[in-house]
Amino acid sequence: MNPHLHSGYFTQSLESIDPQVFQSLSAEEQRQQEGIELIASENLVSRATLEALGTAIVNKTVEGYPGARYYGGAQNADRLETLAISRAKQLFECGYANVQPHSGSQANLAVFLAYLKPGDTVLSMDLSAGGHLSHGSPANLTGKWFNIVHYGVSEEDGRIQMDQVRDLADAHQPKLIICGGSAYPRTIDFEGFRKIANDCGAKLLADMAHFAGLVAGRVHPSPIPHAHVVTTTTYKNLRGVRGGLILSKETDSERKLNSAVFPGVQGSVILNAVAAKAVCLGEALKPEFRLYAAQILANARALAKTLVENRIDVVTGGTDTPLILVDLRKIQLTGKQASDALEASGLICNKNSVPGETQPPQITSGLRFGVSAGTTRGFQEKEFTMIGEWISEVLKALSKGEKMKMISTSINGKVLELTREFPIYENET
Ligand code: DSN
Repeated sequence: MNPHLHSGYFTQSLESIDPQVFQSLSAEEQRQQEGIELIASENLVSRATLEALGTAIVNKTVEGYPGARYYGGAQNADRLETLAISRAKQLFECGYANVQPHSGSQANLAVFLAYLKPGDTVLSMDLSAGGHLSHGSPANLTGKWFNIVHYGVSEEDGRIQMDQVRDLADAHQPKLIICGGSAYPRTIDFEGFRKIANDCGAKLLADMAHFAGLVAGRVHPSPIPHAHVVTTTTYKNLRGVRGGLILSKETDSERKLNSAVFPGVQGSVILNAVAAKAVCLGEALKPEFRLYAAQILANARALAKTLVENRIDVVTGGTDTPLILVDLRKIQLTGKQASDALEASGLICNKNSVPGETQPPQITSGLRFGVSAGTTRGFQEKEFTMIGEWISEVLKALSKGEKMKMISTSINGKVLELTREFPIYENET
């Protein structure tokens, strides 16, 4: 008996050792089981991914890269990381991949470190137009230490205006241009961005976090052939573990980017996340992943169409990605009011800034919906059309000032019926 360990340290289940933590985790499983997840940055990972996250490799510390580590005993870590890298390269058809970033923000920060010096100018999309905090928001390190210039979207159609991007690039001569973001629903003109970057001598970073799964599934254009460097998260429509990737078509920046990740902005590798990234990338290489990606697109379009038919203001009128952005100003609602009412009805989404936003980030004038988790669950156009009707019903009732309790209870009942038909993490029959 080891006197400094409690009995069962190596053998007892979490449930028996720490019921408090176990209860919160179980309650979360139930919440996911019974609600309809419409947050665009969420998905449902496979059982295999969950397993890869919970093994003894969490005990291992490594720094550096396969074959060049600072600690011994790294042979299995090396094998895993090499496998994840080679799957990422194969999936995205690129020459360089770094699978260590702990998140998309860390991946973006590493790109800043690799290519820029503090004070350099960066041209990126404004957060309220659909950009991302790590693309130079004043609240983020990137916005505090670099000179950020933002492009927006057209007030008429909500789309990026390439003329505006070119004019800003000409006027400010940025060292880095960023395309991609967290709430832009349309295909981006990567080739056009690259031309602008070439003309002002900037590097082009494409952040494909919100459509990487569609690129992997070959139903969305890839930024890889055009951008100098591409970043993504792995947990949205790519359907893997929480984490990030850095990719590039060429290997010419390999040393610079690798040393920007480690030792630049990160320390030791989260090896269970690397194992789970390998699983996610392996899954994305299978033929059925392409069916899933095509279904995401069909579902996102079905949801957008239903909202438009209900006269809900969908920014750009539709989507080419898993996400849909709704502007609530015409129905005099805030994002906070609307997302709270939807959550009470079992429909989980997030409040989101919209182009021309005037409300603070805790309130906002918009909602962002994503279909990735629902698609993984098995929902198709029929289910997303129903979900679109339920969302519209809640928003219209809220806007008319109707009593919400009965409406929420009734929609919640329908949500429960639907989610019972499409269970998660249960044996398939
Ligand atoms: N970037 C945030 C989002 O889009 O929701 C988190 O992934």
